[in-house]
Order: sequence, then C-alpha cells, then structure tokens
Amino acid sequence: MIDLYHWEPNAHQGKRIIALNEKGIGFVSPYVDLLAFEQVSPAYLAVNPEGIVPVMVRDGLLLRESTAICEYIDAAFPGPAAALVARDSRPPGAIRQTFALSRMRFAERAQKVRQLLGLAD
Ligand SMILES: N[C@@H](CCC(=O)N[C@@H](CS)C(=O)NCC(=O)O)C(=O)O
Repeated sequence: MIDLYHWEPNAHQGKRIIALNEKGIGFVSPYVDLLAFEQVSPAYLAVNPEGIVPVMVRDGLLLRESTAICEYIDAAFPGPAAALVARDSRPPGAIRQTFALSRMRFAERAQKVRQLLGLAD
C-alpha cells in the first residue's frame, strides 16, 4: 500500500505521481489543503511531524523530499518500464540537475504570477 500525501500537483507534489504512473504502480493520494492549514492538523502531524508535503508512506516507511522519493520509486519498482534515472553515458548528477532546474524555474514562474496578481512585490 502506497499513500502519496500531497497538495496541488505542482513541481514537488506532481513528480512522484508521474514517477509512479511511469512504473505502473497504484497508490492512494490523500490531499492536504495547505490553504486550510491541514499540514499542521493533528491528523497530518501524526503522519509527518514536520508538517510538510509531499510525503510517501509505503508499508509504514515514511519518505520525504520529492526528489528522494522519485529515486526510491525508481529503485524499488524496476517494473517493465525503463529506468527513470539515466543509466547511460550521461554524467552523474544529470537527473538531479534536471530536477533542481525544473523546481527553480517553477518557483520563478509562480513568483511572476503572484506579482501579476498583485500578491507579491
Ligand atoms: N524540498 C521539499 C519541498 C517541500 C515543500 O516545500 N513543501 C511545501 C509545499 S510545496 C509545504 O509543505 N509547505 C508547508 C508550509 O509551508 O506550511 C520537496 O521537494 O519535497
């Protein structure tokens, strides 16, 4: 049984969903509404005392950090699909670089949207 606790399926939240779908692995995805402060509710703090999403729980094992979760999914579920992490001639760290750049660029664009909406300086 896999539980993917998440908020909106943005960069951090969504990439684990993509990874599991690529592997063909089923999961349930409890929604944690950050705007309603559900991340600090007693029910969610019992799952993750840090009050952060996303997390994945598999058979009692709590996994944090979206990139680490993707790497766990890739290693734990070989499955029929190709490996998600490049195992060819690309340099070590290439996959981490891709994740870091996508996260950074998403954050930049989200800030631009907040500015356009007058919600940030
Ligand atoms: N480095 C973490 C970042 C997780 C993160 O920033 N989560 C945010 C939502 S996207 C959060 O849970 N915030 C809760 C809060 O600010 O109270 C990851 O990649 O999983």
